[in-house]
Amino acid sequence: MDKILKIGIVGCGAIGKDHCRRIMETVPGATVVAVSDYVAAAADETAAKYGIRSYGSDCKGMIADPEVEAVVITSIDPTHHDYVMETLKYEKWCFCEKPLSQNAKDCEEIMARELEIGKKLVQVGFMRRYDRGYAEMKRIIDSGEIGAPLLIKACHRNVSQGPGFKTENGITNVAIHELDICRWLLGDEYEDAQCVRVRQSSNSNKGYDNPQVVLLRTKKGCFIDVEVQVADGYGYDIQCEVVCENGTVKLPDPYAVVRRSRPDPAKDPGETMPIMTDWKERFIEAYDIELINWVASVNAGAITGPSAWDGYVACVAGDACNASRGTSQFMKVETIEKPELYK
Ligand code: ISE
Repeated sequence: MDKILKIGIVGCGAIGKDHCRRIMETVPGATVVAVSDYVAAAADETAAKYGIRSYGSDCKGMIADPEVEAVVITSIDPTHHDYVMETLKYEKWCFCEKPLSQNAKDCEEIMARELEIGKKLVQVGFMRRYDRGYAEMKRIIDSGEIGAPLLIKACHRNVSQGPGFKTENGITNVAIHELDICRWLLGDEYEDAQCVRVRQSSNSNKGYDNPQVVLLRTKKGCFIDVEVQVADGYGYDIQCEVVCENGTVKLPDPYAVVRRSRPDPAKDPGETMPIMTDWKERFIEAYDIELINWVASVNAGAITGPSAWDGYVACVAGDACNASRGTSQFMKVETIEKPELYK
């Protein structure tokens, strides 16, 4: 009989509930047997929906449950490191939503534990690598059909952020996606990084910088600029264009119907296209492919997706971005020597 991976989920917020739904309804070879959340009622509600066990707010108790073979961590970012380390205490498989942690030091501790175990058990939720648009961009770049990559121009625009959001989270929570996907697209590593403060939007009246611009230079000489808007006032808009020697590749906008009608200066421009507002919808297929691949690889005995090393490198670059803010200087992106386990 085919293996059915028994999963416990820590965190029943927006993405945690979404992953629970997709594991129960879309992902073959796995099921969720237990959930937990620091708000016990959130866990109880999700458990009741699927008739599975709720550990309430006892997240560590759920991780320890012998029936739980793999842990999906979808709790708030500051808790990721601790729940990953708790999962690794039992040498269980771990899917941790990005970021792996909010700083590189925490990630080094996670890698040290994996090295002690001698196995990659942690996959980080950089789901854009599983998006068809990004995957096709990478295929074309890797083919050499349009020459070597030179520049990346990217935008990461959110409609709004939740309470407690801080300027540095624009990097650790938001731009962390670009910090991963750009090095993946280019097959390159970062030399240095700078976070530039630009004219602030009136939408950033909640105590954090908005927008921010991240500049990155790579070891092969590529230059990357990322516009980070965490409260753009209109929609969830992700743009990415890679400029190569003999052409460009650009991320397609999500499928949307263009409506045309008689223009009416008073109320109707004649052509409209809806803009998404929910980030979980924009990459819904990528999340499905990501978890399908993760479960299949775990059931086969070895993860194939972004590892703790990838989570670490993104955090090192993120630390450099946050350290550079206000200095007008590029900060070096310096990692430890890449352990054999991650090569
Ligand atoms: C969220 O956690 C995500 O991962 C989304 O992809 C990102 O756009 C959003 O800013 C994050 O808060």
